[in-house]
Amino acid sequence: MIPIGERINGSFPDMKRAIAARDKKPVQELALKQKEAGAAYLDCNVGTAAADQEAAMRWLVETIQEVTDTPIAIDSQKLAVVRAGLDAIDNPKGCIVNSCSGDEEKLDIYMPMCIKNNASLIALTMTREGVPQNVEARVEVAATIIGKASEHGMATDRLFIDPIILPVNIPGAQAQPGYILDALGQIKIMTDPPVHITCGLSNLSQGTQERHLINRTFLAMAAAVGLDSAIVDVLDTDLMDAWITAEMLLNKQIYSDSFLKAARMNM
Ligand code: THG
Repeated sequence: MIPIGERINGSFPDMKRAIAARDKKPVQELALKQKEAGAAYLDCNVGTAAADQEAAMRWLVETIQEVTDTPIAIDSQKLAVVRAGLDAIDNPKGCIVNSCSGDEEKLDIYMPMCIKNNASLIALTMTREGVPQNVEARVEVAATIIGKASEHGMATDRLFIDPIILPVNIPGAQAQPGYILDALGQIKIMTDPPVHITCGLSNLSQGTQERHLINRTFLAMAAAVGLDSAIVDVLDTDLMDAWITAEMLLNKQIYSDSFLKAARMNM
């Protein structure tokens, strides 16, 4: 499992404040807390906290790297902001570029950039036409992404596909989580070895009453059909325990009475 810690994101009030004031301490504390809780990567999103998003991204990356070598996922829809983040990355383990749409001309820019910078890529199953609302269209965009990876010589283990999860409480959207599970199963067998599959899990429960329960239930369901990464609140212990348990039940970890402890020691 590849947990990506979601908390360093300007959409959270504490991070918005810290980024705006260039206050390092809250950012560095959250970086270390998330690392401790098992984050394999730290997502880094300046949100709307700064007028100059490129400078803010550079500052965030540098601030995190001062205290930890946990690699960063540079989270921005804007190419210039991603480039600013990449410029600041100083980590032999590389980083993740999060994210790129499934439009061919975007992939033609992002994939060579990632290869050159020792970065993995999260590619979204969405195009300029928007987020597909059915299984077939999601699988089709995933096939485009995988075809482009092969064309550019990007190894499948450097590629994360994100089926885009939207809040389950949007009117008419309740069938989407099920469609995503169907699509994941198909995307997972497109290549051998398979690509990574990730998602922004907390999107699913935005605006609902039972956020934690909805998040961890879907995570366990998605893990069963091939999701092996997610951008999550790694500080949610029940969520992480459910994920570890799902992986144990999928025989990815040997059972022992102390399987939770054993998994946490390896994180
Ligand atoms: N795919 C990819 N990257 C992503 C997303 C995705 N990055 C951003 C986002 N989606 C994943 N990260 C978050 C971070 C926070 C929340 C949801 C997703 C969240 N925030 C609270 C809210 O809006 O209710 C903030 C308020 C608070 O709790 O204080 O839910 O899908 N590739």
